[in-house]
Amino acid sequence: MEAADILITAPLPPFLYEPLKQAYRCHDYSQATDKPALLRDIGREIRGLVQGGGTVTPTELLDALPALEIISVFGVGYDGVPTDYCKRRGIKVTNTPDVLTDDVADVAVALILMTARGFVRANRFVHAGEWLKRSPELGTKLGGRTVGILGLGRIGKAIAQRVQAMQMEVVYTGRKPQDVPYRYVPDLDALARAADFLVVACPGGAATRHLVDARVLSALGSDGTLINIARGSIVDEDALVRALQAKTLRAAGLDVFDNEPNIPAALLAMDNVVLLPHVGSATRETRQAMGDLCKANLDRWFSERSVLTLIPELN
Ligand code: 8YV
Repeated sequence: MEAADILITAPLPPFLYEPLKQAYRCHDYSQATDKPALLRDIGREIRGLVQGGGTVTPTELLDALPALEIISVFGVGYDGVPTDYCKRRGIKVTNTPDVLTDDVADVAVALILMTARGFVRANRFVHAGEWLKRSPELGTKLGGRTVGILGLGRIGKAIAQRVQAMQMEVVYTGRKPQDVPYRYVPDLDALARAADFLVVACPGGAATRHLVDARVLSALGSDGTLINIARGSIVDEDALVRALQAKTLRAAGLDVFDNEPNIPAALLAMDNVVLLPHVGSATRETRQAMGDLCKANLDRWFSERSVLTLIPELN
């Protein structure tokens, strides 16, 4: 069977890109200097598209790919994929859930620990030789504090298990209560009021854009900490900066941002904010597993017309 033409719209790690190139005719849209020319030359031949979790795929691009059969996302989040459009055209959309759940949950816990116990400052303190001169500052005890989880999906549940083992209370909100041993609250304001740490773990996209706004941050309050390991778009970043500046919010631990890799200068300057470069799934083991699953979805489609992980909207 002739190898299918695949459009690559995000930079991919070699352990995914190389096997893809061996199996398919890959066309690197993300690196192309003349993108319209690439689409004119090859657009009509493209049958598969590979993108990252945060990659935005405009419908205009998909219009230029009339033979497209499948979008395989290298990531769990598919908020950049126009799913209604794909449904209409019968384009399959697959992602890489499960394999990254533990790593992303670990990062949420790390951000809780770093913001509450001041480990980033403590590390700087030792490196700078300050310990020789004075005692380190005291942090905040985590046991007995409440973690509010926005979005109790696979990742949210893995976070809940971890913080429960740290003797923290878990409350959550979402579309409906689930059969879980955690307290459900019906809305985000109530969740923020109940929580010491509000952990954002829901999908990104239009439905959740700026869900965490000035009002929610004010409900979280001056003893509260915001943790975001999901998508930057869910938090109103300007409101977050204002709340931190006014000290109506205690701290923030962020792995994701609205306009990555650009981070507001005000956040970079703050000592009570821990910033990570979107490393939730960034371990060798997990990225390899994501890459394998991303390619396996394409392979399965082009050999058997089925996929391993179809997103819920298209099920
Ligand atoms: C990855 C992510 O950084 O899975 C996601 O949705 O955002 C991350 O795990 C990204 O997908 C890599 O392209």
